[in-house]
Formats: sequence, C-alpha cells, structure tokens
Amino acid sequence: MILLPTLDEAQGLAQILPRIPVEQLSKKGWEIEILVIDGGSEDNSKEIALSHGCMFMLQQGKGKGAAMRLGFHLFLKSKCDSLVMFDPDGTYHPEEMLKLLSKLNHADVVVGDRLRGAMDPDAMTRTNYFGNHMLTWIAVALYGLPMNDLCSGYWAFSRRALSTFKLNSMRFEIEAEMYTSCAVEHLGVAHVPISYSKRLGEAKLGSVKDGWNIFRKLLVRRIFTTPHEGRLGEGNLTVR
Ligand SMILES: Nc1nc2c(ncn2[C@@H]2O[C@H](COP(=O)(O)OP(=O)(O)OP(=O)(O)O)[C@@H](O)[C@H]2O)c(=O)[nH]1
Ligand SMILES: [Mg+2]
Repeated sequence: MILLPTLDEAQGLAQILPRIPVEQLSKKGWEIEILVIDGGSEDNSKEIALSHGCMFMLQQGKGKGAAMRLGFHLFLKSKCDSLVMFDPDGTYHPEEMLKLLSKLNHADVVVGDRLRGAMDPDAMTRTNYFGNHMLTWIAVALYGLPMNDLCSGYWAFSRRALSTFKLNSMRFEIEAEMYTSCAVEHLGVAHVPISYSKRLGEAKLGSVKDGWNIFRKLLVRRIFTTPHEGRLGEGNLTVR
C-alpha cells in the first residue's frame, strides 16, 4: 500500500501520481493500492486522486499525524504486507520507492535520507536544513538509535512495524514519534539516500512552531515511552 497525506496538494498529486513505478513494482511482485488521506483540501486534490485510481479518504479534523495514523489503521485492516508513505508535494521522488522497498527484506522500517542524498539547491530553506540536522542529532543523543534524517517524509514499513508502533501524534511530530517507537520496540531501521526537490504548492509546516513540537515529542517519549491512551482529539486513533 502507498499512503499519501494531502492538504491542498492538487499540483503535487498531478505531478507525482503518474510517476509511481507501477509496472516495475508489479514485475517485482508488488500489487499496489494507493490511499490518499486528506485533511479537507479546498482545491481539486480529491478529483485528481480519484482520476488516478487512488482510494480517497477525508480524515476527521486535521493534522498530518492524525492522517498517517488513520492510514496505518486502515493498512492493518487490509491484506497488504508493506506500506510506503511519502508527502505528495513534489519534494519526494516516487521512482525511489523501489530502493526503500528492497531494503524491507532486511529491516522493519526504511527511512529515506534527504540529508545525505541528492538535494536540489533550492529544495530546503536554511532554517529547515539546520532544524532537521539539530532535531536528528537530539533524537540520536536521547535514544541512541542511529538516524540520519529524523523528519524525512519518505518511509517504508513492514506489517510487523506498523502493528508494533504506539503513536498519538496529531501533526508534524509523527515522524519523530515513529523513530522513538522504533527505538523503544527495538525495530530494525535501515536508511537509504534519496533525492529531494523544491515543493509544489504551499508549505503547511511552520518551521519554528512545528520544530518545537517535534523537540517536545522527543522529550516526552523519552520519559513516557507509550502514549497516553485517554488523550482525546479528532482523528486520534491509537495504532496497535
Ligand atoms: N491529511 C493531511 N495531510 C496534511 C495535513 N497537513 C499537511 N499535510 C500533508 O503533509 C505533507 C507534509 O506537509 P508539508 O507542508 O509539505 O511539510 P514539510 O514537507 O515538512 O514542509 P516543506 O519542506 O515546506 O514541504 C504534505 O503532503 C501535506 O499536504 C493535514 O492536516 N492533513
Ligand atoms: Mg513537504
């Protein structure tokens, strides 16, 4: 299954969906289902997703973290073995999912590494570049599990990994929380250098506010290793 979170990503979806390497994947024996989880787009993301044969689901409420958790929940109910997620905003290259999937033979989780990959010069602002390095460094200092690019939006998972994760992130702290869950549950994590390009459409992440939330999540999970179950919030599903 391929999971794509969207909030007004019509431009990105139109560019990305035709580039998903369906033929190469099916030659390798992978059957593909594409699931778009949308946070209430006001553009024509829905029409574009449906016209490319994707499943489309509107999440309750907002937030990338809540959307991903809903996607994980639906994946666990499906018959698929593996899941690839990436942000369909034109930054990640769908062609590279083959590299990630091939590493799933040896790991439960594979993370696309932008910081050691081929990054276009205008793809990431200086603030985000610095913030991504800082947060990755802090994560490794706190948890000890090697990580090259904590906030990457390109991951592949085995079913075992997703059934083990315990997550409650609502927004952009979801990737950091997945990393902490890998460390706590002793999941095998592999890294693959990936390309990164300038996004199409508008960014939804606020560097400082979301950077702070990611930092806070790293600290909280270091103390309370599993999420608080009673936490309320729209779209808040605990994946088990
Ligand atoms: N379903 C859903 N998706 C969201 C929501 N907010 C953001 N997204 C998606 O999450 C992905 C990441 O958001 P971005 O704004 O690209 O954040 P980013 O990649 O850290 O920032 P940039 O480097 O500026 O692209 C994108 O595909 C968004 O469309 C939301 O509330 N719900
Ligand atoms: Mg992005």
